[in-house]
Amino acid sequence: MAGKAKLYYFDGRDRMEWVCWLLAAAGVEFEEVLLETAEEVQNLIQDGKLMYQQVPMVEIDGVKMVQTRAILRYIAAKYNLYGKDLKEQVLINMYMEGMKELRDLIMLVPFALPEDWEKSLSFVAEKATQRFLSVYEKALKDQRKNYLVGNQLTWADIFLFELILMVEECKSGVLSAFPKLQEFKAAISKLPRIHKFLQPGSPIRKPMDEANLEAVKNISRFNN
Ligand SMILES: N[C@@H](CCC(=O)N[C@@H](CS)C(=O)NCC(=O)O)C(=O)O
Repeated sequence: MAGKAKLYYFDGRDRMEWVCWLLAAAGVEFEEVLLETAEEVQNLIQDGKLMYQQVPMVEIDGVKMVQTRAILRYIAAKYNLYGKDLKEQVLINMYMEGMKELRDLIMLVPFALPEDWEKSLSFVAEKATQRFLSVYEKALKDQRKNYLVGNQLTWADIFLFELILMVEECKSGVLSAFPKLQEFKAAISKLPRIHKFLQPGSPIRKPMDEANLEAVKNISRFNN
């Protein structure tokens, strides 16, 4: 038995959040090691555990994995969430890369000056509706079931679901022009593992606040 997956990151919503969602969807138990100081990161680096001196790092199946999307692909492939063939996989990756672009914009909002937050949130909502959500709406229309690719659950569905929650935090009602996405959201939230993960007490994190930003600064080499 390889035991629980062990996740090393800081206590804030960012890259590791994706890993948590995917492990939850796959039904894999995990524990988190929340790094608070540059010294803790330095110790991991000195022990040779961080290939690029960066986190996230995940210990799973006896391997220390870094680079978020490499980790995600491993988990998706292992738990049959990666598509049935190369054509499904490239489509999943195309959706995923788009989702990452939008998610990166959302993650930048807390780093803006507080007086610019409203403007940043509106910018995200506009980009989301005009460029990204319409793509996923159309993809869902072309499928028989409430999944993006191949009429079965893949990692793209998990991240679309998370992305919808995040975009709605930026602007409520953002799904009003997207009926398939509304249906999708309702269907995914009822999947037993996702339903469980959405319950209070789960590791799902809120948008980054000042305390999280401080934690990021503390563990970053650039601030030593
Ligand atoms: N491409 C990497 C980027 C990882 C990354 O930038 N991690 C940040 C924390 S979110 C970090 O460790 N920064 C410290 C550093 O780069 O020295 C991934 O996707 O995992």
